[in-house]
Amino acid sequence: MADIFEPRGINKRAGDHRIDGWVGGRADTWSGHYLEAAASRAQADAYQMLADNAHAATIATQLRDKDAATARHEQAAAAGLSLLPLTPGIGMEIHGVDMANATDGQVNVIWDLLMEHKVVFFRNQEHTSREEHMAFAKRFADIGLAYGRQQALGANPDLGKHPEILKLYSDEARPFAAANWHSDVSWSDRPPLGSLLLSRKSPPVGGDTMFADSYAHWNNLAPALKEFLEGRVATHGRASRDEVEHPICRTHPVTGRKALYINPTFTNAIVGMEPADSARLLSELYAKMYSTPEYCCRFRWRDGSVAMWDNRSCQHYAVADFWPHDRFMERVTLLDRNEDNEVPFWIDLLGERHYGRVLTSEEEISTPIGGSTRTIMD
Ligand SMILES: O=C(O)CCC(=O)C(=O)O
Ligand SMILES: [Fe+2]
Repeated sequence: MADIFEPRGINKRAGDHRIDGWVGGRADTWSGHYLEAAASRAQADAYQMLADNAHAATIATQLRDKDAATARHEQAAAAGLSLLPLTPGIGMEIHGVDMANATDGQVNVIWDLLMEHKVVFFRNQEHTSREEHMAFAKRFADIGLAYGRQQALGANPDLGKHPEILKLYSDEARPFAAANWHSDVSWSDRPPLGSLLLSRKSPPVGGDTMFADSYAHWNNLAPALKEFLEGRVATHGRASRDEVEHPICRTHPVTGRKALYINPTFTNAIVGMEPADSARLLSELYAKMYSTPEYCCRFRWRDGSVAMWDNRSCQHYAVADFWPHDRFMERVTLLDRNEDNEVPFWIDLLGERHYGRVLTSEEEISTPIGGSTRTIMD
């Protein structure tokens, strides 16, 4: 496996062998550092850009045009929206939305922006009732319980009257934050496509949420590493229940782009590797994924702020630095209306889909689609 960990880039000296786990790019060369984030945004290959100046120049032109278009925001403006990108690659704040009264045109623009920017944000939605929160989510997707289509009734005693609203309430006595990088419920065979998270009460400072770009995570792996990982599956699970296999390189069902679909919260092992090799490779991948700020954005909450994210193209981490303050979040979980697209897959060169497998599951996978979950709970 030594070749997988070979450094690349202009500073590489003959005979160099990195043993610190760095999986390419940033530490090797300043220009690699720049090109990786750029390549990911243009869906290009940073390694090719580094080797071929003409190709890099073409990508530079594309990115100038793309960023100028983002700055003009014409499509959004036509729908009465204005945009504030958090970073060039991930995260878009959308202003002018009222979730309770959004037009169809706005819903379409928001969906397109979500596909492009992986997570979008709204401000000033504190007036939104729980019914309106759910109704807005249903304009994009089916909605489920906390864990998607699975009932998980025993796991969350706090579901109350609105079982579709996951209440993530933290205070001095009950500190809680999802302070681990993850893509939601990846231990499920049908993980939810995304979430719509509304802040009912935000701490005066702290408790931001971070998001990281899973396309960038995949795009910027060394070619040998991509070749090694593509087509392989990893096991995901939680607390020795619910083990499933998912493709490590996941093809997004809407954009067709490839994303790195592993996370340190739920991924157990890469199938077909010795446990020690798998653990080493996973930890080296995580080291790169989570120490590269160019792949991330960070959202500062206020009361009434909303984040809507796509679990297929990004991961998130709730920063646990707000204790002893209150932080009350309410989440509606989005499920793909197209059930064929719910199960993660990888598309090979011939266009064929490859899915993982369910290994063990204690959860019933019987929650009906959409609003009928309400009947079960009430
Ligand atoms: O509290 C947050 O900011 C995010 C919590 C989380 O991980 C989730 O809702 O899926
Ligand atoms: Fe989460």
